[in-house]
Amino acid sequence: PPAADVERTRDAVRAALGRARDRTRALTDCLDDEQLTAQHSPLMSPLVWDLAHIGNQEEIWLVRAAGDRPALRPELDAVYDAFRTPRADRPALAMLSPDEARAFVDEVRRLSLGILADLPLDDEDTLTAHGFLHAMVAQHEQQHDETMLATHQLRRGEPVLHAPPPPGEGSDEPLPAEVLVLGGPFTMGTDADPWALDNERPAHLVELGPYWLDTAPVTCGAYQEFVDAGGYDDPRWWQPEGWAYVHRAGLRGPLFWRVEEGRTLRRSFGRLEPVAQAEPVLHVCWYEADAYARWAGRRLPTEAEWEKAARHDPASGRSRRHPWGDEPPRERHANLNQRHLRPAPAGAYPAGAAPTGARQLLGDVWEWTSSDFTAYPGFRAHPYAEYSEVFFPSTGPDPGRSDGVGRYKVLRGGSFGTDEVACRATFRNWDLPIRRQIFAGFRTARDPVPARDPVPARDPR
Ligand code: AVJ
Ligand code: FE
Repeated sequence: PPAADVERTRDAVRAALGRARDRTRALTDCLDDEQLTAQHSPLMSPLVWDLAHIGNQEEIWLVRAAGDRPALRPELDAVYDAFRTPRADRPALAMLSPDEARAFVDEVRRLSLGILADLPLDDEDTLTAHGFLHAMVAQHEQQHDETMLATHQLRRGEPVLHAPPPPGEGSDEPLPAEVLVLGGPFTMGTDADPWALDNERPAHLVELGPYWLDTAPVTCGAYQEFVDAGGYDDPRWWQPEGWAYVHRAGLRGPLFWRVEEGRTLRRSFGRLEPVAQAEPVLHVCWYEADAYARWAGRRLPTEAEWEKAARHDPASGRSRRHPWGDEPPRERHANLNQRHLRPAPAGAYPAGAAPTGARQLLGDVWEWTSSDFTAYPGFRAHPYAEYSEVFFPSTGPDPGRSDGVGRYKVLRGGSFGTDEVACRATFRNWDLPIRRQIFAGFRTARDPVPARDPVPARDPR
């Protein structure tokens, strides 16, 4: 690649690493040592574990692998190995103190920026082998920052995070409730995106029939109707494991909702407020999303349906990087980067709409899909099997293990707490179908009804 491109790549990666570190600092410097070492939920690590784990992974992949330098703190590998110790057991680990963790991540960063400055990124091989590691590490830190943001949401006590509210609804005219995606093939996944992680690869053609998709994510108001209609008491809407789980756990609505004197309130980063009816519903598990869809006479979209709606440009037949095109996310496109601490109302961000008119596919809330997290045909683990491969059903842990009810389900699109480096229309997230602490909502889909929806069965091109 030309020298100017090489320097642009280097600058982009350096900026991404810097932005991730600013955010990590902001999420940890706002709490005292007691709060940083406490476990706010058995679902989460102490925040100081995430902090030093970020540094340990950066040391492994940038200092040792990309830089080929000797290990700085090899004795920390065991403490910060996510697979060795489940989150619930991490408080018992001999962790670095907050100040030791800060000094460690600073030292690693000093080394990794030096390595980045010297990387010969001018041939394709170095670029893909080593430049990729820096891009991966920046995404890794941002993913943990979003996890730390979820820990902040679970934490009790006075609010410490603040942000302005997101923009309102995009227009005065009501949007159509759903959009039609015509049948036909589209390119799913990518070979070319330098930021794409192993599970987004390779690009492959997928043929889909036509389907209708919600224009925007399902709102709190719509979800409240499901709750009020006795949705949690009617087994007809639930998968059998979901019904069993909801009853065992005593769920009556989304996590962080509570009913007080007939009013439904929600806790949001330490503030109690009325549930915002127009906002996408947040903190529901896959079983709740699936049950709502069945109650509404609909279904969750498959992962392929979500991605086609978010990328396929019927005019050119190409798959784009983002719903609005290949341009990077700007403030007008999507609610990302923790600029706000909540989703924007359904229908916001008209500039970020996909060709079909679907809105808010990126940002606001992660969207549950009906699909299990599996490998694309031709998948190759890169650079390590523990990023994706161990979570696939054929290679992963027994789907029936201790906490696990079912396999990992795919979420798409990113939330208000996702950074743009870890968000694109090919990006795949996954979690167990019982998880609700992540910033997850959903939208629904349906098949066309031949008599009522006289639509062309295929994309006419
Ligand atoms: C992609 C969000 C499911 O947090 O388990 C962080 C990201 N992988 N460190 C996770 C990840 C290793 C991963 N998710
Ligand atoms: Fe990690």
